Amino acid sequence: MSNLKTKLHEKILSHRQRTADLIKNHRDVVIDSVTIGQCIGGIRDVKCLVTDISSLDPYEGIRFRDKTISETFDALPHVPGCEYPYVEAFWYFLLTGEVPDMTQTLAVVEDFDKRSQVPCYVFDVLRAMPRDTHPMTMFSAAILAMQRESLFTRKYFDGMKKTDFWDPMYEDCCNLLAKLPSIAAYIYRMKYRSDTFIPPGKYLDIGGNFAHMMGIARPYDDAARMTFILHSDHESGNVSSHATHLVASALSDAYYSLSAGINGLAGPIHGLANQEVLRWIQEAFHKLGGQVPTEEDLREFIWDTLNAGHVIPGYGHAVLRKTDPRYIALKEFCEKHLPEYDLFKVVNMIYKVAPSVLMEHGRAKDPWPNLDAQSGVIHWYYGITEFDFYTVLFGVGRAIGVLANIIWDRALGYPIERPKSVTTDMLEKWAREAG
Ligand code: AMX
Repeated sequence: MSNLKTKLHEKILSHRQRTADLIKNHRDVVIDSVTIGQCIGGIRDVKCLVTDISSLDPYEGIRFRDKTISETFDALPHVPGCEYPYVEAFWYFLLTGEVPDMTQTLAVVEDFDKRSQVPCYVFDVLRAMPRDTHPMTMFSAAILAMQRESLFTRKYFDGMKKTDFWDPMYEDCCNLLAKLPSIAAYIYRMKYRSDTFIPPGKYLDIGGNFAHMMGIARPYDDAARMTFILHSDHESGNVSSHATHLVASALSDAYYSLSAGINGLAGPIHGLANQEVLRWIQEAFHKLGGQVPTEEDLREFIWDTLNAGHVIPGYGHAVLRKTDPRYIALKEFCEKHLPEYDLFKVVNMIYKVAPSVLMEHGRAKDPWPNLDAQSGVIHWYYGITEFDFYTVLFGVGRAIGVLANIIWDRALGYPIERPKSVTTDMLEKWAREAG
């Protein structure tokens, strides 16, 4: 067993006691009640999911295992000579809640290296798809195509005990995660770089290897590490995390579950918003005959978008009620690496103008930017101008969080998810009874 797996097993054994105690001794403790508005309105704020991997406060933003973004970046071992930590160290941290030392981190890097080879048939599947297929469709199909590799499914039908479920789930999740950067880079180079695949490098971490396979020089490796970590987890209620968890709750394996989560991420008001931000900015440039917009131009363009009944991509959030700290972390990278870049200046100008317009418009509860408003400009700067690829980058990152979560779902034996629906007649009856 690898050091990470041994550590995880210890954690699982002690955590199971806590969950069992809550179910046995405190199952009837009331923690919330549901309103008709929540029932119809997307189950906002209803506390009915458990995760210890990240938590989200509307004003503070995300914490990974109780650490803020900067605490996480500072605590984890860094790739020598680089500004951002190993993604592999972050995976260890998300799974166990413990910060690994360099030896433990390098053991995960080596383990992932061994698991990283993508089966040839995955490339055949991708190549059989029409080249103008959206990269998210390709990414999801590649993940699903590998389902035949699932150890969990094989062991389940061999009659494995429930308390052992986490083990092959861990194996599947590590096998899957180790392959995702190669699959993403393959899709990119096949679609947009004349089908010139760059094989993985030797002894590289996930971020370094991804930059290498994309054919983009340093510091894009650091941009990749930062991107994957920042996009990993945002507690469990968002569409991609929830979809992955929901499908996994039927004891579907990691391949089925992650593919479902990626399909959710591909929605334009969830992960696809990062491509929409760049599309929308390009539209603004186009409308102004290619000129960099002024604040007044932008204000008018934002109003035009709202008046046409469309959303301002990259702004608003279902939980957050202030600027997303992931946006700030990405902005800090831009301030260091591309401070004079025109597109970055436009993104900053949108930040100056859009919140006041959204407040005046009066619909969005959160007029502030989320991470999608800031992520695309970084990839554009390093030469990835094909913005329909951006959500795949989000997807590689999101996989880290959701896969860590479904290993724990299995470890704690969470049941199949099955909320109760009601009819409109019932809601109307309860509304009448309430006066
Ligand atoms: N532009 C215009 N209108 C917006 C808006 C925006 N950026 N954000 C919210 N609104 C509107 C909603 O569409 C809704 O309109 P309605 O009353 O006509 O139905 C109203 O404001 C109230 O919405 P809300 O309660 O503030 O937000 P929500 O929880 O329903 O939705 C979100 C949250 C993110 C889907 C929404 O803010 C949005 O569509 N933003 C733009 C797309 C985006 O950036 N998505 C990425 C979010 C982060 C992520 O998942 N990657």
